Amino acid sequence: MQNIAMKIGIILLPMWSTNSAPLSINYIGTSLRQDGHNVHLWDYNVLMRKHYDESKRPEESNIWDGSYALDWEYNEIYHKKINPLIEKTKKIYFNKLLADIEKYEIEVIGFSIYASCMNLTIEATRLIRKFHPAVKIIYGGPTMTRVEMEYFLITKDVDAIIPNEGEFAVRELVKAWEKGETGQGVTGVKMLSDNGKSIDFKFRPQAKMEDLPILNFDDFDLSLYSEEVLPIMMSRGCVAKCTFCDEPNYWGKFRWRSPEHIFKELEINSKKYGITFFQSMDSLLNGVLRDFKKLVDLINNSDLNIQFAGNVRVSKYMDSNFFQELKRAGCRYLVFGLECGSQRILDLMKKNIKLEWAEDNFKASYEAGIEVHVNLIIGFPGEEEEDFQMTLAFLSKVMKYISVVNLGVGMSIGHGQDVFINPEKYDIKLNENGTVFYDENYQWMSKSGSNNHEVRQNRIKRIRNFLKQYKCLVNPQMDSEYKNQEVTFLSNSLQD
Ligand code: B12
Ligand code: SF4
Repeated sequence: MQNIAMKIGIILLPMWSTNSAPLSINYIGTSLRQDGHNVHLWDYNVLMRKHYDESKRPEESNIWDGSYALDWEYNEIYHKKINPLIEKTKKIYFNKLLADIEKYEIEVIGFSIYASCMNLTIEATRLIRKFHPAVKIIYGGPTMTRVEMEYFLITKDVDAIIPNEGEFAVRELVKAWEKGETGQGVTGVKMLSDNGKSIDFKFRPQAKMEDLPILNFDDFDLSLYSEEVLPIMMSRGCVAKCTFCDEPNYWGKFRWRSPEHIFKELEINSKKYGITFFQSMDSLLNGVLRDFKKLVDLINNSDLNIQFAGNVRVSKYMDSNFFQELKRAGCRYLVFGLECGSQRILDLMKKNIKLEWAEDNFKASYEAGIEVHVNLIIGFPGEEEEDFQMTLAFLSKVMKYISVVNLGVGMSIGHGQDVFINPEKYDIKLNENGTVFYDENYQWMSKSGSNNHEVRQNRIKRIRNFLKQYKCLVNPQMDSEYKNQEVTFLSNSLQD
């Protein structure tokens, strides 16, 4: 039987970063186009942000900042705090979405969902179900590994959930729908069973990196994003298993794209869009240093003139020579997962790094002319005041090399992390059934209560004050952006 191309919309709703075009909907849409489907990619996140920014009053919050992510995620806070602010914008764009579905005769719609997009996505889903009941709805994105999401299959709000990387699962699912089949049994796809009583799911092996498409950005109005940067994904997964991180669980075993494949994408897109700065969307660039070095050599032996930045692990194998080579290849900054300055806590986190290596890496990077950015996690289970003091002491030693500190909003405990899956192994207060105890503000605490939301926020405040003496940027930038609202912000919204 001849396959008939389907008309598909892939959409990202708020809230997500608008610094660059999203890779998620781009990968999914580009993959579907390989089968000849008529795909529309809709970044409603950036459109809605633009509308919100243009119509907001000066005293209204910058709610697209990452520090508001939990306000968007938690249902109650979303309805109380975010919804009233975006109501006008939402109305306009939900109407546009319904109209676009009709205009383009959309048959399948796929939502890309980070936790902070969940509330708005559910509202949009229900509207689509009401006004366009024949449209098939797929949910994908990092939040979809959560078992609770199966609720939306049971209520029939959603036809399919794709819990991990989506490119090949979605192609196979749509192929089945195209042929008039149910899609039941496609690996990597969760669906309600034929009898409607259970959820069917078969694990799908990881995609081969070389089978992924080379992306372009023709579907995106690049002038809407806040930075002149193109995103690129060079690898998937991680070689480590830090106990606070869900990325190894999500992406699985570390896989690196071939240097030639990456080079081609860098070359084509830098020429095509005149944008020469690339932000890597990888969990880390140096999972397999040998492969990363191959790419660096390839760039250095070519006349490709680009710059790039991305996340790395502290590593004893990166010497000053390597950082010099990286700089020559165009590396502008590296984001190191330092997390804290207490070796005891780093060991509890299973970071498998030493503070001496961190100091050596920062120095070598700085001396090579590559900006050092560091991520910190304040208040990991087991962190005592003494550990916090060690973090301050370690930072005092290395601040001369550091340009940016990503302070975060304090340790959070959630899906996919070892601290969430096996909380009994850590200093975490538990419910009687052994799960993590959260207070009425969704905050976790240690068994004795000595590590709680207030303590973590207090440490964040102190570290922020401590960092004021250094010429570095501290994210989130509360001092300038939230000057007028600091009290409300700290008490209600700065969730872990
Ligand atoms: C780069 C990055 C950022 C950049 C974003 C840049 C940008 N313009 O997008 C920055 C640094 C700004 C950022 C910020 C934040 N981030 Co971030 N970030 C990442 C990172 C490292 C890569 C994201 C990415 O683009 N990946 C590449 C794409 C292709 O992957 P993907 O989006 O997951 O899509 C794949 C699948 O999920 C699936 N899929 C996705 N959508 C769909 C849709 C359909 C229909 C289907 C079928 C499949 C599907 O298929 C895709 C391809 O395989 C991830 C971790 C990681 N390694 O993935 C964290 C991650 C996405 N970030 C996360 C978080 C929490 C945040 C912040 C809230 C942190 C904070 N409090 O500040 C903010 C929120 C954004 C904001 N307002 O600032 C979480 C999200 C957790 C969750 N369940 O939602 C992640 C997973 C990290 C983590 N382990 O906690 N982030
Ligand atoms: S924190 Fe970084 S190094 Fe650790 S598991 Fe996550 S991605 Fe890997």
